[in-house]
Amino acid sequence: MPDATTDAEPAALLALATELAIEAGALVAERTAGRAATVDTKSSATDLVTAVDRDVEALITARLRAARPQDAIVGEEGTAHEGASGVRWLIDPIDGTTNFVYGYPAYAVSIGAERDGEALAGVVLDIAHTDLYTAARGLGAACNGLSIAVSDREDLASALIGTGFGYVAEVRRRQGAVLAHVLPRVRDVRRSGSAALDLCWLARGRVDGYYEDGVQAWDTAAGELLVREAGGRVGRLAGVTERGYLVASAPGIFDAFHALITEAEAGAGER
Ligand code: LIP
Repeated sequence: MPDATTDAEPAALLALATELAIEAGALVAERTAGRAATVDTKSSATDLVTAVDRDVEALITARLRAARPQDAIVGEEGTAHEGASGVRWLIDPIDGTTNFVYGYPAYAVSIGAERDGEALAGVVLDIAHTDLYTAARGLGAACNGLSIAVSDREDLASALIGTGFGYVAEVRRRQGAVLAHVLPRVRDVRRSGSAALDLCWLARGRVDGYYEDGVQAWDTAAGELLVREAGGRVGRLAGVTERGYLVASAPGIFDAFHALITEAEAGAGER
């Protein structure tokens, strides 16, 4: 009988992550009406955080500590627990906080689990649409229990691309220059405001590719596994910035897409 507090089977981690995401999603939904009353800022005056973000992270963390006391936990709102099991949880209590504050329907709870750096399970709950995205290593990706797959796009010029922007002005200036290079070379560009959902929507074929400079592990841990398990490819732009720089897409356009973002960055001038 495996020990439920240390079992690192992807399916067991996924079951726990799913349970936690549903409980967290219910708390977000319950607190939605009062969300604007408790808004604070983080990395810049436009980077928002609410009491709901903090309370949801505290809820998920408390549940994880009770269920699996030996695991490490890292959360967007400051949670940082060391662990001895090799399993680490990456939590974004509300990815898309600006959307949440405005009532723009693209915000999600994101919970990923990895062991020794290898992604094992990921859950993203799209709260406004009540879509539950799940993936476990080697077991595929699903939305509401139904298997999902990335698109079969093979031509970058006809690809729909998602991206996102940071909250710091000088980073955004550069992101604007990169976007100006990309936009005339693809079908069109979308910006949802939630990296976790961008990756889920890539995993189910709603966009063909996604890139972003400046994502954090808690934004994308679950979504990256979803893309991989849905048949997509995920890479990084190496040596361009110390910030996380994600490039992910359907397999048929990945090499050309990665090359385009590399070229766009090279043309965006000195960092
Ligand atoms: C946000 C992302 C968004 C990205 C922002 C930010 P938050 O997360 O999901 O897509 O462009 O840089 O990281 O702050 O709403 O959890």
